[in-house]
Amino acid sequence: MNQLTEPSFSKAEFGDNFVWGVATAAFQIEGAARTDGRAPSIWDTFCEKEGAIADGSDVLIACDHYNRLEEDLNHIAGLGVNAYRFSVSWSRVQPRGDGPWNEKGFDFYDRLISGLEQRGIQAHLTLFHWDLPQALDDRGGWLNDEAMDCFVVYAQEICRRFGHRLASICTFNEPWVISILGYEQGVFAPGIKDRSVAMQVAHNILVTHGRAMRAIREVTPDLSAGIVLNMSPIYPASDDPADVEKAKIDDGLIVRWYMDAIYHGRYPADVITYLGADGPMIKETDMTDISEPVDFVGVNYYTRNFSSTGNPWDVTSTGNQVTDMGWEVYPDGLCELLCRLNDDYNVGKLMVTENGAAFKDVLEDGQINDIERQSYIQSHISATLEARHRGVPVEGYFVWSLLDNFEWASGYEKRFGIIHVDYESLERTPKASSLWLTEYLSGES
Ligand code: IFM
Repeated sequence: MNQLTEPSFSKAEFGDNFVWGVATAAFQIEGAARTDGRAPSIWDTFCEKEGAIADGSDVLIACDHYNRLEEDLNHIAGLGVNAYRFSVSWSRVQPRGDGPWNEKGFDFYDRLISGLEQRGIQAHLTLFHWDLPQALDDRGGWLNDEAMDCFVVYAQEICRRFGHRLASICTFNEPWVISILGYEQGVFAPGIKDRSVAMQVAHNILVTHGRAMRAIREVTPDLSAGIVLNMSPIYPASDDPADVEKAKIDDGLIVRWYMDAIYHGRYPADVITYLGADGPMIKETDMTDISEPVDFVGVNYYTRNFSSTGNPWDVTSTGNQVTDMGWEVYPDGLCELLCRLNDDYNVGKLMVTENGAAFKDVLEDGQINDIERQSYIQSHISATLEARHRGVPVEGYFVWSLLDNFEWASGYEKRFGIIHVDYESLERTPKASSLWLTEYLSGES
């Protein structure tokens, strides 16, 4: 991989049709957790578990986006972006995950989409950003065929109501995180620690994704539909053959597991061998379901990873900057990943659906000079442009995130927003990174 020697991020070079957006997720910003008929999700339950969330917080209020919708829409418009990526809280629109719909929940998303339309901003909707209705999990969650069927019904209902007003729809956000962090490592909801369960969940989610794709097409054949994956280039921490082998398997688990299944209709043989008895049970039609063609793959990129069979990789050893999440800043990895996906899978269309960084912000005289976040975003826009120059069909870039928000098991301690949120007053303050983005998108930067 060549280094990006002359970083350039000229907006004009992206062309007029490029999608520029900011992204959020329902659970992380909406709050109003018990308002207007919303029922708990597995993440509401997880927040109640002693020690699960670093600062012991919950999302009863979060950023109060539910009640501050107009203000937040004005912030989005003020940035000059042409797109907004958000997710629907399933238990807000269908409290039990099956059965009756909650009209008040749908009203909220109707107002959100109308607000975007009035401001000339595309709506990119994610159906599932981790908040499975608790009632479905009580009946076995992703291990139960029932939840899989319910998701397909939910996907169709969203399309029936909103499909014609959307620029794109995504089935699942980051199935690797859902399955591995939630069911193998147990650090995310629902907090299970069992690799065989995790791999069955990973499989069932992909099957559900494929079936939902088909259902979406039935209702809204013209709507651009796909899936969003978190991916990173993985390198061996040393030349030791054991590290080299581990890096290959880790790559298999995070990239090839999903991409091979979706694009080639099979799981990588080396990973299946590695998993042995922990591998999923695969029914006859599953791989056909999973490989239902997608219109795009969304790439959520934050950093690269190193695999080691010995001591964990020391993230400071490269001398590169490290974010408040402990993630190395490595923009070249984004270009490398996008090129690799294009080479190996001949993807029709890619979008960078999340990219951004948590840093400790200092509010001084009412201003946040988050120069590190700004340069992180600039360098990754530059990497995206480089991928386009190399012929990769990457057609969108979304900053994660519009607002500081609930960063899952880290609670409110990590700030990813380009707009600061004071969690006491709920006041929003645009950070320097957002002011730069506005200038950049206006073409004056
Ligand atoms: O905040 C998360 C988001 O919900 C999913 N992708 C990664 C982000 C940062 O950790």
